[in-house]
Amino acid sequence: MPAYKLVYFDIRGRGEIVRLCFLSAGVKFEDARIDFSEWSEKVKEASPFGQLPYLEIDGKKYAQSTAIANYISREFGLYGDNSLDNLSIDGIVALTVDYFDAWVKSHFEKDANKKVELQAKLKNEDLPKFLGHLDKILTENKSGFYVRNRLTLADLAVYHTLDNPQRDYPEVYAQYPKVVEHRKKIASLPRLAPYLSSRKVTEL
Ligand SMILES: N[C@@H](CCC(=O)N[C@@H](CS)C(=O)NCC(=O)O)C(=O)O
Repeated sequence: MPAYKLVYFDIRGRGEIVRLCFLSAGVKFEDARIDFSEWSEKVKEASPFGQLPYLEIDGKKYAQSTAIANYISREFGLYGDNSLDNLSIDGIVALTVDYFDAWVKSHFEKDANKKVELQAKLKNEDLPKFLGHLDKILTENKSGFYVRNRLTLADLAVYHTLDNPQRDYPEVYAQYPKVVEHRKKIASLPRLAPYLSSRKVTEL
């Protein structure tokens, strides 16, 4: 087994999906967390694309959170059974990234008026649309998972991406009971439950 070292900030952000993949697969990895005060030009230059997260595999560095999560999923059984399953999984992951990007945009907006506008759009348009798509997939797939009848990267990506909305907009979230049930199921998986219930609480 190669030596895996994930380097990311001490937040969930774009690194958490990688952590959840490793944990779900039961694969040992070093969870290296960099404090924001340590993020310097030197550290930036040492990361493949000047950003975090990156994954070191036996000392070689690889960047981009979704590429890393895809790699771990392919290696350790969190992808689908065929290319069409994988297309469905990739589509759901891309949907989660679209929502996360909108969340980040509104969260870091400097202009106060614009921020109010973006947050209203997030709550009233982006989130209901996102949750509506998820509800439809769960209704059609019937297995209680997003793809096939077992845990895949799609389930982990959705679980992780809804962490912020379920905290920020619980009244919207609660309107999609199938999505809520699915997240409860993921949170109770034996390989994830101890980590999820004890991890540090962070804003993002
Ligand atoms: N598409 C990249 C985005 C990576 C990214 O935006 N990283 C941020 C933290 S979440 C970062 O490193 N920011 C510091 C910087 O860009 O200097 C991924 O998913 O890995």
